[in-house]
Amino acid sequence: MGLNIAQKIIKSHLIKGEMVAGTEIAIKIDQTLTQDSTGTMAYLQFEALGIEKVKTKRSVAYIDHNMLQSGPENADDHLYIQTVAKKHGIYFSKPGSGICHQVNLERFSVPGETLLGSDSHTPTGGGIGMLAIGAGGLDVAVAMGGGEYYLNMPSVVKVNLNGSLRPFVSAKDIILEVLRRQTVKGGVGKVYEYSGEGVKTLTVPERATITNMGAELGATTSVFPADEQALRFLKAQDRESDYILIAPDVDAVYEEEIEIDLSKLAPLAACPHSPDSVVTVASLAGMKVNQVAIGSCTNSSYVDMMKTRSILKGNTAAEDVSLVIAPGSKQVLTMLAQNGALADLVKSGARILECACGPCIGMGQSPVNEAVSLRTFNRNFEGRSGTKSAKVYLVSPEVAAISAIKGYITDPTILNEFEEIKMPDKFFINDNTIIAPEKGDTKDLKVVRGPNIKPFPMAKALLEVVEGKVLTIVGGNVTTDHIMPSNAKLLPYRSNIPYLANYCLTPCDEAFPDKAKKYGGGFIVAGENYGQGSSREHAALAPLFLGVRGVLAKSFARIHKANLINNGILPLVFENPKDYETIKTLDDLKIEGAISQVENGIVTMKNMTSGLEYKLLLEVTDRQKNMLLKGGLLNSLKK
Ligand code: MIC
Ligand code: SF4
Repeated sequence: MGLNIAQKIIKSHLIKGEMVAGTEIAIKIDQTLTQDSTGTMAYLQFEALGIEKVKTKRSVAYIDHNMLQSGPENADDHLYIQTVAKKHGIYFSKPGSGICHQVNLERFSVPGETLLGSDSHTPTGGGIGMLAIGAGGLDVAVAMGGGEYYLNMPSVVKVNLNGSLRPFVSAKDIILEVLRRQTVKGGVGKVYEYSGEGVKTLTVPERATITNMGAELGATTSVFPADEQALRFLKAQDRESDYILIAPDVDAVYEEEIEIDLSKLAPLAACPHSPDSVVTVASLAGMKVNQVAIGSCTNSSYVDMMKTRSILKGNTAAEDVSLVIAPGSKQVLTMLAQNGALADLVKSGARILECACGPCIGMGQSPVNEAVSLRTFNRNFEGRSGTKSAKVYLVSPEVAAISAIKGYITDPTILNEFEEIKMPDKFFINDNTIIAPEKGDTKDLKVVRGPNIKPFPMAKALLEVVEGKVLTIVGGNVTTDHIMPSNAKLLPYRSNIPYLANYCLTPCDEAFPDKAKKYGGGFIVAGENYGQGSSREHAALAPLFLGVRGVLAKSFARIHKANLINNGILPLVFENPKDYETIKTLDDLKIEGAISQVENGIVTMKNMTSGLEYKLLLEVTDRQKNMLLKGGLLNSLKK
């Protein structure tokens, strides 16, 4: 039986387990990446492992998220990351080099290799045929130390692309169509593998838009073949020697298949507040727009910026529209400056932001109250923009640009003149802001730690009796942005869990941190897909700090579930989802004989207040049970 691409890369990196979908496997990691908002914690954890030099082929530390320096905290964390990187053999991408996923694709992506990143959009690398996976910082720390990465063998979905895109319809519309069909929880446990004639028509940066936003499906990752287009991209990046052909066997087998006719796609938009609330742009046409933001790791490539410029050139953003543009990398920005496109963007009234995540993570540019904000980003969760009442629509650069000029949502296919933008044959290459690691003995190099770095909490071994109150009950699809909000005011405290914990789950329940402190911790009760979205381990570390012992949910998102286990918090799934309805806030819950129950994988929990009993499934592997018994990954490694 032939293998698909995902299976081929997994097979060549397989360390433990068998390639049977749903069972645990361990793979070797070739490359890692971190960014600054998860990196500080990941490197503190790496230091706790006591390993001198990273054991990967390449590890890169990016600075791209915590870029506003309105106090010394972020700059202190950047310096910590820079010095810890130097000491341990890690490349350091200085602030200003660009967004981790964009820069990694440009300068370090290698088809057929594995990449583990402490950011959920690491699958961007799938655009060139890498197996690129997002994970919590601790898993990335272990991979840097040479440890294998554990995951459930995914089932593989073949996404057959036929035909080619019409003018003004773009890669963003392809992934929005996949999201419309598959939903934000449809991809859990799956890899989306793209194939078909339509694939050939898409350049690597376009493919990367699709694999990037595949994260919103909850998928393990997404992957494209490494073909002529991959070779073209690598040649243009002066890295032809990194090319290898990656293609599925002709008789490759897939667990699921979906078909998309590219020629039938229309410009699409994801409506507030979920990336899968997808409708046609035509159906929203005429809605007044207050803000347009173009950029983010999804849509900030050179071609995206040139498409934007082609529409904005000679025009001015509408009077009531705030237009902001953030090119994805120094490479992109330099090229726009060199060819004059930057002048056209500036002339149109755009506010040019530095090459960073910026508004995507609420690092500035929060829109006015009640705003309609059109963004080329990948997430539109409520409040993520920094303005709770804002309504964020996710769209392509083409839709964003034309709507910025008109002042209302506009379908770009009404435009008559279409300028075809081609990927250049040569990108501008200058890696002078990516510092290569120090060679030789670095034992005496000093790591600089700012006063904002506080020790991270460690879980304790499981007790025989696990009890506590229900601290809060939340609904379905709760995101890690709800569990551990991120914005310009909170991001500077990513290395200070005691401070961050005061904001834990507050978008859902203002009183949560106070209740957790008052009752000495307890349990969280949740609906489906709890913890969707980011990889931030802080969404497990803050609850751990507050004494949360378990989360009872209808189902969990992949990365968050792994982060809970890594930090010794029980992820319990209702055997009967109706039990969710019977629980009330502040009910007293109790698990007796917890150790043997965890070993068995089925937990009986008593509701001491109502007298009811719940059966909860612990859908974890033996390795994960061991972590839960010992009090998390670091404790289990120590022993
Ligand atoms: C995001 O897009 O939510 C982030 C910010 O990039 C996160 C990482 C973080 O919380 O630092 C992610 O996607 O993993
Ligand atoms: Fe940065 Fe936004 Fe991409 Fe996250 S999704 S890495 S915040 S640009």
